[in-house]
Amino acid sequence: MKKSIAALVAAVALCASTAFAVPTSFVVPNGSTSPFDSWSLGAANSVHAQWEVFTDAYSAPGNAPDVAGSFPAAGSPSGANSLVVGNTAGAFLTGGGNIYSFSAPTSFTVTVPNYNLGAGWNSRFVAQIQNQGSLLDFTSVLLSYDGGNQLLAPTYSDELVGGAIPENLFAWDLAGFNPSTYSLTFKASASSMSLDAIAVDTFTQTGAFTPMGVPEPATAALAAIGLVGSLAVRRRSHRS
Ligand SMILES: [Ca+2]
Ligand SMILES: [Ca+2]
Repeated sequence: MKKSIAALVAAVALCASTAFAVPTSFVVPNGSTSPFDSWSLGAANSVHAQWEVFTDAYSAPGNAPDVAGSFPAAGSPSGANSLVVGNTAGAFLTGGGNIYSFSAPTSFTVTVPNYNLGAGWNSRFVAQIQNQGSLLDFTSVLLSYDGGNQLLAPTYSDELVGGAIPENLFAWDLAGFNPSTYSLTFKASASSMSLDAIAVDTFTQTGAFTPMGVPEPATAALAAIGLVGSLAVRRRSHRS
């Protein structure tokens, strides 16, 4: 009984603390910063969608993007919206519109309609996730496409912000293919994770992408003389 009261107090405290958190370090496609060096927000053959306040904690109908600036404006090339769907019965919305459960690790599916250009197109998919409480299960962050069960681990990941409200970026490169629909899945490492915000960006082109996680030449030169060594350690540590 004491334990459940303590859990409830912790849950109430977490709910209160989540009310006004917004992402501080999500990267917007800008045509220069990896993994967005090939496109900017609103470019042809790109999709951008972001969620900060959820309205449906479990199953259908799910959550359409609530942050202004989705591209294409209809939400996807087909006009169907990208959707975040909670898969955990008993999960609920906090006062600030986060999805939370103190009884189970929550899991989520994000569907993102795409351009269906097929073979000959290289595609990049980027997801940025902000959460509170328990950590994400990093090994659970997987990408499938076209209704298949590929379950691809990220090509690249980066901790954008650590601490109590971490923000993490995950990215995938699909060589020589552009699907009609992506499906991103992820789950919490334990109960009491609060899902705070998600951004998804996709782009496809016939040309090759710059490999992710490769320092710019100027940065590499500085790293060679030790000035940004600590930054390099921070960027590598996420995959261990
Ligand atoms: Ca529902
Ligand atoms: Ca939120």
